[in-house]
Amino acid sequence: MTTATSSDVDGSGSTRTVQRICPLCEACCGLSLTVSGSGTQARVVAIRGDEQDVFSHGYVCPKAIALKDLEDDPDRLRRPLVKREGRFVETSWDEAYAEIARRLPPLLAAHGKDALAFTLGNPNVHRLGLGLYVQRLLRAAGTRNVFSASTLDQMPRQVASGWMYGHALTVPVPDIDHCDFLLMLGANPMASNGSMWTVPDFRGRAKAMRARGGRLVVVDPRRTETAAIADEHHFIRPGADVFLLLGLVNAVFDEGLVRPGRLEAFLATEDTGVEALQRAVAPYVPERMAARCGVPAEVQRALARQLAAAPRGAVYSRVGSSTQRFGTLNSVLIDALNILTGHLDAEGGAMFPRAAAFAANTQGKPGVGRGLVTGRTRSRVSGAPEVLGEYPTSCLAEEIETPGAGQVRALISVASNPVLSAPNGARIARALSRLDFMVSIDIYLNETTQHADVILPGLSSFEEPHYDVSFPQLSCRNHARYSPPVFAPPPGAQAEWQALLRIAAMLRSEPGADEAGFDLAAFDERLLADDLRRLAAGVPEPLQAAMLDALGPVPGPERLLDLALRAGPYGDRFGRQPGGLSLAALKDAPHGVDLGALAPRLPDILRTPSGRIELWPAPVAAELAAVDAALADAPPALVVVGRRDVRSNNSWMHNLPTLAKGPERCTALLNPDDAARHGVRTGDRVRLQGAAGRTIELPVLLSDEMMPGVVSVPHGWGHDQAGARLGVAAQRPGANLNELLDDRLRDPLSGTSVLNGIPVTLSRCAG
Ligand SMILES: Nc1nc2c(c(=O)[nH]1)N[C@H]1C(S)=C(S)[C@@H](COP(=O)(O)OP(=O)(O)OC[C@H]3O[C@@H](n4cnc5c(=O)[nH]c(N)nc54)[C@H](O)[C@@H]3O)O[C@H]1N2
Ligand SMILES: Nc1nc2c(c(=O)[nH]1)N[C@H]1C(S)=C(S)[C@@H](COP(=O)(O)OP(=O)(O)OC[C@H]3O[C@@H](n4cnc5c(=O)[nH]c(N)nc54)[C@H](O)[C@@H]3O)O[C@H]1N2
Ligand code: SF4
Ligand SMILES: [Mo]
Repeated sequence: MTTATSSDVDGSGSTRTVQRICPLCEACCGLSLTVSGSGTQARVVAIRGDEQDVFSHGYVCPKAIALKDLEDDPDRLRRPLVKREGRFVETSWDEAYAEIARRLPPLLAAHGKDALAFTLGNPNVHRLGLGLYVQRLLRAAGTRNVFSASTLDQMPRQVASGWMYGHALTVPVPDIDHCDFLLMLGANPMASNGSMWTVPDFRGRAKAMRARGGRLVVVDPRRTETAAIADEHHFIRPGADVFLLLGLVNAVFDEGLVRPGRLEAFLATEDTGVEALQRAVAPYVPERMAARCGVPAEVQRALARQLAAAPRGAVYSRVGSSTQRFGTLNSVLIDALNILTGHLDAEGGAMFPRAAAFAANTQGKPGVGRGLVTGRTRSRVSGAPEVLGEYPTSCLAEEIETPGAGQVRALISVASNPVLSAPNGARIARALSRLDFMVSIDIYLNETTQHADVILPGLSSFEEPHYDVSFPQLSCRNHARYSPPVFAPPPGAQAEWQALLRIAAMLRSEPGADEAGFDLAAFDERLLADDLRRLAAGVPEPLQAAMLDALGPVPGPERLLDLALRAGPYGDRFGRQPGGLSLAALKDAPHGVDLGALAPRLPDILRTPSGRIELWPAPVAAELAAVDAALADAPPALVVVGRRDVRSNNSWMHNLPTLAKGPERCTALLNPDDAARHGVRTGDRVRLQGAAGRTIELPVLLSDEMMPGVVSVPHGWGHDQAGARLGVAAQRPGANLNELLDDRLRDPLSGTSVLNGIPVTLSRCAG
């Protein structure tokens, strides 16, 4: 174990300071931990922002402090649990693995690979070992039935990127540090700290932008914390972003504002180019869109003009615009606005980061590529197309419930809680309880994992090395940062990568994989050698052997990281690029390595079949018929939208005392006019009724920050389920927003659930 920096705070040698990237959200802030004691006595006594961090410069939010609570949480699992006669008992790792070996491979031998499903949750992108090794397990399993939080979140953005630029993680992000005009839809980075856009200290960066004379405009059915620091805020009818965006693109053409500049050379022509887009959007004049989206035509036209006139500007959208019926179309239209006004890939605009490791758009040959193909297979029951190797999470329950060949009978949940995170979680819970076998790789016994037969808990984040695989690919400035473990893991504990790899070995029928003495290190070494052969195809054999040698003998994710860094765009190329990046170089830079401001990357990042930007992909163009149909829909009287709070994190941090204290956070926000109409007052409990008559009850707060006709409720609550072990969260369980939502509604192009703009009725609870 390497320690980043050690300094005696009190001079007695008993306290040291360690740098660490926060693993909780996409801002990826650099932390500075004060650690006292050593060995098994070592403890984190203080957590602050690392002011010398090259990227986050000391910024942190209140959740970082709660990492201490997480470390100490008595409910956090430290040892495997195995269900025996309906009750969980703590076991050794060997016993837990033996249970999996005894039950899972025979089940799949009898029913086939697709009888196993996976659910993958958000922390997979926040833990190095999970993210890298879950890929190894998925490959070994070979099942089509993979479901993840992506189809409750950003899949539309990824599909748009795949079709337009050739890879799903080639995502443009606002270059906020040089931007003069930022139009933001369906995002609230003041609470979420940013998403698909790693931007620690959004507030500070937005403030600096405005101090330079820049303008921030927010479009949201709620006047959010972000709207509160913006220059302009406009309400929008939930689910109606597509109408606004079509109006904006129409206005850009109509008012002669099209100036792609140097982008012109990279744009596809004919069916997927500028003229095709112009023809397609011609009917959607702002004056026609205004009533449906709630944004007046003159505001739409003014926004189009401001964007076009800004020397450096960008349009950005997130969860609110993504989790809609037209999520993928919305993402394409956002990029179209940036492209038509010349702001894509330009300083201060929407730019493509250049990550030091793992980025597909820094690998292979630029230009013509395979691009993104979806629908290579279809889900068994609903026939939903595969997208990036997944089916929609909203198809999970039916795949378990519906008998027949290919029925899902076993499930591995990896850091995921679909019972609270997905629409109609009660149905998912019922389905999980009918499985023949379920394993959870998770740190809590919660609403989802209570249905498992075996729960395998990994190490605490402080006991593992960290490097963000995804977020440098989405960062507002290029950088590379590595965190060494703070503590050694307790004897006998297993890291998540070990558990995932062990199950992979069982599914591949590796000799001895079902026995206690299995040589995991040798298996890891073999897979690494395979990776290397793929990556270094064409490199002479002895050189490959030398590379493998250079990566060292220690198994686990750090070697994969070293390989990715050294072979990456800033890498030392195993000595051919002296001074280049390697894991060792990052270990020598505890506050990280700054790799500079975002710089233009076109045409290098393109991997589409045409070798150009597909501005108007055919499947998206075909959506306009459905848009026309939706245009005629009468908006419901009351709809529900989601909300995030800075002291919460999806469904799983409500058990931490530091965050749980204070005012009740699972509340419904309602416009006073709607409240008057329903006869409710602040503090009343209300009943919301949604799809299929399902209801939830929660306290209401009146606020004119809500658009009339819209009620806002946070997701991830509802911790009152009997089988969970969440002592603190159960005291104030809140209600589960997802009970109100309709699991049949999704964006067909990406499989993403509609999570916003669902009709509800509201009534005051008696008493
Ligand atoms: N209505 C509505 N629903 C939503 C959303 C919304 O805006 N509105 N947002 C959606 C979004 S964006 C997302 S990403 C999903 C999230 O959906 P999920 O990923 O299912 O939800 P999380 O609450 O992040 O659950 C994480 C799980 O990982 C476990 N966990 C935490 N840390 C670790 C760890 O270090 N290792 C392991 N192995 N497990 C760990 C937790 O105990 C929990 O079981 O929710 C979606 N659901
Ligand atoms: N504190 C905290 N931080 C988090 C999380 C958390 O749960 N808590 N979750 C993390 C995760 S997994 C993610 S994906 C990110 C998400 O990060 P963001 O995308 O910033 O998520 P939200 O804060 O939910 O903001 C979504 C906004 O969309 C608005 N909205 C709802 N419906 C519509 C609509 O139809 N149109 C428009 N234009 N707006 C709409 C909502 O009012 C809300 O303000 O946050 C991450 N960070
Ligand atoms: S914003 Fe908060 S939770 Fe997110 S990375 Fe920074 S400190 Fe951690
Ligand atoms: Mo998310």
